[in-house]
Amino acid sequence: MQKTVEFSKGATLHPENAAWSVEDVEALYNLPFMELVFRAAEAHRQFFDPSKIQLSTLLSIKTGGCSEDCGYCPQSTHHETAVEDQPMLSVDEVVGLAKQARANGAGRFCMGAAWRGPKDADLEKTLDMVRRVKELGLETCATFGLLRDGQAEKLKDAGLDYYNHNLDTAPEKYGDIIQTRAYEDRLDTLGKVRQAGLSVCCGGIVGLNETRRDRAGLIVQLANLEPQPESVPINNLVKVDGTPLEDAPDLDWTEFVRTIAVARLTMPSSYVRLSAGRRGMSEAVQALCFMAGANSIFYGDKLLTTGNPDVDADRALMAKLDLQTL
Ligand code: SAM
Ligand code: DTB
Ligand code: SF4
Repeated sequence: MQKTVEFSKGATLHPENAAWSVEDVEALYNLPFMELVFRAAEAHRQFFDPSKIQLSTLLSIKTGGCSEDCGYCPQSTHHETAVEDQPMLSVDEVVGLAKQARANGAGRFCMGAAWRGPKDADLEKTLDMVRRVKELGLETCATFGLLRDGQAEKLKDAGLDYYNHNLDTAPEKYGDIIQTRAYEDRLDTLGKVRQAGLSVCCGGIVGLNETRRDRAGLIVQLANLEPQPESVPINNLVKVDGTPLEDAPDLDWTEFVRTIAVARLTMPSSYVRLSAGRRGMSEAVQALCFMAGANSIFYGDKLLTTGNPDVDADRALMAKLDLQTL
């Protein structure tokens, strides 16, 4: 415990090549709230200008009808939700929406699909989307699920910058949330993504009725990836009617802020994204998340199938907090 708290004074003090343990990360979570936020704010300043945030816009290019059974997700065929299935959008539709995102000030455009993983024929169709979005001068990101050999390389060749693939929760908790795949499957795809030379966007969800130890277990998995993910989305569960987690108890806002701070301290040079769930957060809580080291958001009126603060509200919040777009 003592050793851990010493490390936590600045994540740069963490000995090189030493893996984070769940106990190390729990010790960070257990710091007095103000001390934790202060240390995270300090670590943030070692690697970033804290007045700048990165803006990513999401688009669901293929919605619903997913064969996976993720307990949080409204797009799974295993749950009865109000999401209407939608086949893959055309390349022109995607490019039109990417242009809109660019005009609104987004720097990255993230295309998501409700697949366990892409079939080769589906992947081919997405390559044109990636090429054309990249030509607009936007950074490109895709989240298509599990990848097979060769698929990450094709995405890279088409101009993809980032691949988003979340670990979502602790390995011990995974089986309570998802039965149709294993943690190892996710780690395997993350390896393929790295191998292909893509940047990694990898994070998780809190509010799944998990314990603090589970949250620490997720952070350990993320922080021990080598190299660490360039981008770490921290999602607060958006509870959707019809999903097994529709009635999950709310996570206290302080615990969400602690999670952001712990992500910042353990992954000091990564972008930490305050991701899904912002619609349920006050501006003051969001401001505290930025103080605790969040420096990226999903920007645009919609996430994949659920709502997000509208662009005008986010612009007003950024102006109030003197935050500029990266
Ligand atoms: N099907 C692909 C996959 O699972 O990797 C890509 C899309 S999937 C919707 C991407 C991520 O969205 C999930 O890993 C999860 O972290 C997040 N997500 C899904 N439903 C959510 C919800 N209700 N609240 C918060 N995050 C959610
Ligand atoms: C991530 O970590 N969160 C995003 C994105 N990566 C793909 C998705 C959030 C989805 C929220 C529920 C929905 O809109 O369907
Ligand atoms: Fe499918 Fe992804 Fe939703 Fe899981 S999170 S059900 S893999 S779309």
